[in-house]
Amino acid sequence: MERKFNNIVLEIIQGDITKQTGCDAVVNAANAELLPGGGVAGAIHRAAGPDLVKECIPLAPIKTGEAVITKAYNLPNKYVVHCLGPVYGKDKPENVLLSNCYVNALKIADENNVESIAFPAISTGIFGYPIEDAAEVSIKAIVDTTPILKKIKVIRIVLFDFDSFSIHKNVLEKF
Ligand code: AR6
Repeated sequence: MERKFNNIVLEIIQGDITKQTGCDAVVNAANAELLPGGGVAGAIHRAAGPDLVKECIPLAPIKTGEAVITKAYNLPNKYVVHCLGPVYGKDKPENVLLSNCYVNALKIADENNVESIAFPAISTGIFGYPIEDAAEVSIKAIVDTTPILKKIKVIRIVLFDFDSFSIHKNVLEKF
């Protein structure tokens, strides 16, 4: 499903973040060291190839809520925006830190002339953020940031499984 905010399309789809052909940038749910890990980070580094980690190492460590941008190498995109989400129950306040990820990722992408960007559900896997709460925080952060974006025209949230997709769809329908 999709909605428009300030002439920017926000789409919610079920899919794989490494297969977002047609998106200028994809977002990585990274670790502070910007190394390959499990989940999204593992999948992105596997698909991008070993040059991605070489570009990442001098940019690390990053702080919770921060975003940095690299090239995307063998991914079907121009850029990867790496964000460190909060570990639920540890990094506080979780909602502010998670929101910062989305805002900072959109800002750095926009500054790099990105017109389309795809996000996974940051922090909702290994970092344990409850999916319903994360959907509320992420969609609000994205919608609230749309007025300041100059280049971005399409923002996509990519959910791996159907339940996560349905939850995000229900939250977006309320906006
Ligand atoms: N495409 C889209 N979504 C995915 C994919 C994929 N290929 N794979 C998993 N997800 P996670 P986090 C979903 O754990 O919670 C890493 O090891 C997944 O179902 O990747 O921010 C890093 O190195 C979940 O809903 O990210 C960090 O140490 C969401 O993406 C740590 O995990 C995020 O899951 C980051 O944890």
